[in-house]
Amino acid sequence: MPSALITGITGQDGLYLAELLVAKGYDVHGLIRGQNNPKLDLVRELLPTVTLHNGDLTDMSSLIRALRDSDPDEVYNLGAVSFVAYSWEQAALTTDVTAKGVLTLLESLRLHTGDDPSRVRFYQASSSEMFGKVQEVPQHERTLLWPRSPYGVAKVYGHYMTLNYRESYGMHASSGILFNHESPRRGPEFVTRKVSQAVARIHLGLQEEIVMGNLDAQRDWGFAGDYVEAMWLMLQQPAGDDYVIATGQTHSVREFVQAAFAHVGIEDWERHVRHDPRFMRPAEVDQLVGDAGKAREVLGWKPRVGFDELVRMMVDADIEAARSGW
Ligand code: NDP
Ligand code: GDR
Repeated sequence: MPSALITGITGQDGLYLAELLVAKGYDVHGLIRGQNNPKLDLVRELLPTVTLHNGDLTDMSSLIRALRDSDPDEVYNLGAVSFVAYSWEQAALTTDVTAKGVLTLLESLRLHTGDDPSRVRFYQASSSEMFGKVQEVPQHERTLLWPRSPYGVAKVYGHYMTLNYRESYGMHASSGILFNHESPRRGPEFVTRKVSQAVARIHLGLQEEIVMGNLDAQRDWGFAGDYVEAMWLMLQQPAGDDYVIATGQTHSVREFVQAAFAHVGIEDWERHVRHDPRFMRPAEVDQLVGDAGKAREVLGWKPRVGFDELVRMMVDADIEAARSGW
């Protein structure tokens, strides 16, 4: 039975990936941090067979212990301070976790694997935020990186460290450059979930308006359930590599808001949306759209869920949640 260790198992992707690996017959292990982590109950409820290990990406001995105790064939590094807006407020913490945490995990893995560095396959959660300031459209694996936030800079560091450990030590290490992917499990601080929750509550008469930042930003939004399959596929290849994972379609935040309101029959959506500069960022990533041609050819991966279905899925799930008294 193959085994896998997932950091960030309490996050959106961690839950989907763990479910996928359990369904494939893996012995799944997850790194859990913090005392009284409120997300632990959900992990235990959804994934009763998963073994949990206490640890933190900033604490090397906890990582070495988790690797020793889980003895994985595959390691998926999904743990990060992942909210871009927050990364300006806690830039040093973001760097410690999202950048240096990757190095700490790679070094722990190198110690763990000893003479046989490719024995454990490694996945790094790289991000389209690394592209930052638009250089070319669509963005692909060789597009110049020009990050526009402490988060984006931290991800560039983790990305190149992963590539360097692959080239320096022969590790089977892959970076998935994933574009935005969403789901009903998306954290409520991210724009799609913020909108789907608010639209559900407005539809049910529980709320009047939603307060938003920049509606002009464009993102390539896919479904998280599709994207974790790409992570797994990368680690099934003969060697590590970098892959863009995206739908190839881009939509503005305004279009997402409009589509979410339209789904509940509200056409005059602007009546419910108020702008607040508080939600604007010191620097914005204006347009992301990915070219996943390499993933399609090498991994045989393609997204199943499109934009309209994603919007409907998220709004419907939040209507259901609001009705059942969330
Ligand atoms: P989430 O924000 O939902 O989850 C982040 C996870 O990281 C949580 O489980 C969190 O644990 C964990 N974490 C935070 N700090 C630490 C730490 N110091 N040590 C160990 N774990 C920690 O993110 P997603 O699931 O959306 O994303 C997964 C990964 O993919 C992240 O690295 C993200 O940056 C990256 N990514 C995401 C994209 C997306 O669109 N979703 C696109 C591209 C990349 P806790 O419960 O303890 O807070
Ligand atoms: P992003 O996701 O920064 O792309 O990072 P987010 O959903 O936070 O923002 C997307 C765009 O929406 C604009 N926006 C708002 N965003 C939020 N959160 N709240 C608002 O009220 C709001 N109004 C407008 C933002 O300015 C931005 O342009 C996500 C994260 O999952 C990262 O971890 C991941 O690496 C990237 O996606 C790819």
